[in-house]
Amino acid sequence: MKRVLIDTDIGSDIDDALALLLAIHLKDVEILGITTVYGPTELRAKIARKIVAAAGLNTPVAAGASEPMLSLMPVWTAGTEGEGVLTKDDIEAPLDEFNVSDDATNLIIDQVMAHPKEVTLVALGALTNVAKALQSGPQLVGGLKEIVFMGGGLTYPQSLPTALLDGQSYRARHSHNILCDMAAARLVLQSGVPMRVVTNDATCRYWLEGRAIDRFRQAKVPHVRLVGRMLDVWLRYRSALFNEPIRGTCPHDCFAMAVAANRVSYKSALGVLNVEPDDASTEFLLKKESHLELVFAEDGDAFLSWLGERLHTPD
Ligand SMILES: [Ca+2]
Repeated sequence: MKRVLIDTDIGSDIDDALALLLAIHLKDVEILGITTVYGPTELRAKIARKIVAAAGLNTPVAAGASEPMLSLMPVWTAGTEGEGVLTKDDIEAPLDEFNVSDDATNLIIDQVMAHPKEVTLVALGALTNVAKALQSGPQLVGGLKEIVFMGGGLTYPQSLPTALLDGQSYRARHSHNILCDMAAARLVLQSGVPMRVVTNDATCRYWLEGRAIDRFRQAKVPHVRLVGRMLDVWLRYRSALFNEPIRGTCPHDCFAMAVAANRVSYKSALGVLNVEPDDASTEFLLKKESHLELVFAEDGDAFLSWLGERLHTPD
């Protein structure tokens, strides 16, 4: 059994909700807890709670940090967070009525130290909660099995070589989750915790559309229906933003979850990922001995069809 904690900015881009759905459907994954980060974290925690409850799970959920430690941009939200999943009463209800705590740091520390060296922390948003947990609980450095982080890039949006070349470094423009809190990113990347960093280079090639999307509209299972309603809200938001019909979405966080669950083959390289202080862009330096593994491509092409099925049916 793979024990995971999920730290997420669920409720904005739909990929977090899809990644949660995927984790719920993987029979060898046990979700020990969910913490929410960045902006409206209480709303995000209620969304997560409602999805796991609809799936019949009593997963602990805690709201975490709303404000980043340091970012070069104001907190971004879609403005549609909660639509399709939370009622007006849900939004107004106190957290304890929702069985949600407001202490993400302690949820992370308690669950990791209850299962030393067994827990994979899957970080799908800015790293503020993870950084704060590492500051409050330095024992996490030895206690965590690993962190799988969706963030960073190599040469995105240019094309990559199929294998990274020895002795080279690769620069990339910023990635969203690093830009959202560059200080937290730096702290976590330098913490020494074993990490797999899933880059935009690996995920931007995927586009979930067609049958995998359409099936949500016929879904009978309560938690799948809930995520399907959120998906429709996201597609309407994107269609209005770009003033054209948007019928699909990039499943970034789902790929990170598949990596965390060891359910996808990938190409990767060991090294150091630096965050530039002036613009939050990244530089990756290849290094043969490192605690950090950068995932830059799928090794094969099975992920998207596997994901399309797993979002709808447990394995
Ligand atoms: Ca996310």
